[in-house]
Amino acid sequence: MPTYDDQNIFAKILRGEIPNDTVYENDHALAFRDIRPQAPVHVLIIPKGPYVDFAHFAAEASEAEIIGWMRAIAEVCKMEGVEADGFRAISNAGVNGVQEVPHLHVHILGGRPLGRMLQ
Ligand code: D5M
Repeated sequence: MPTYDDQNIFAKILRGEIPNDTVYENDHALAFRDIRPQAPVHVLIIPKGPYVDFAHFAAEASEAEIIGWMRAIAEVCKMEGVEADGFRAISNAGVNGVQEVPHLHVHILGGRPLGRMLQ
C-alpha cells in the first residue's frame, strides 16, 4: 500500500491549517468547493482518514468510513441540485491519472452539459 504524506494540502485542510469552502461534513467525510472550478458545481469529497487513493481506501478503511464517504457523495449531489439533471464523478489516481493531491478525493461536476468523455 502507498505511504500517506500527511503534508498534502487536503490533510492540512482536515487539520484546519488552511481554509476551505465546506459544503457538507459527516463523521467520516468532508466536502468542499474546488479552488479551480471546472463547472458551476465542482465539489471535492474526501474521507477524513489518511488514504491516498481508491485501492488504499478499499483495502484499509472501515465499513463505516466507506459508507460515510459514499453517503457524503450522494448528499452533496442532492444538496447542490445536480441529482436531477446529472453530474460526473471523477477520481484521479496516480501518475497516469494525473492525481495532483495524494489524498483520496472524488470530484463532483455538474450544473452544465459536460460533454462525452469516453468514446
Ligand atoms: O486535483 C486536485 C484538485 O484539488 C484540483 O482540481 C484543485 C483542487 N485543489 C487544490 N488545492 C485546493 C484547495 N486548497 N482547496 C480546494 N481545492 C483545491 P487532482 O488532479 O484530482 O488531484
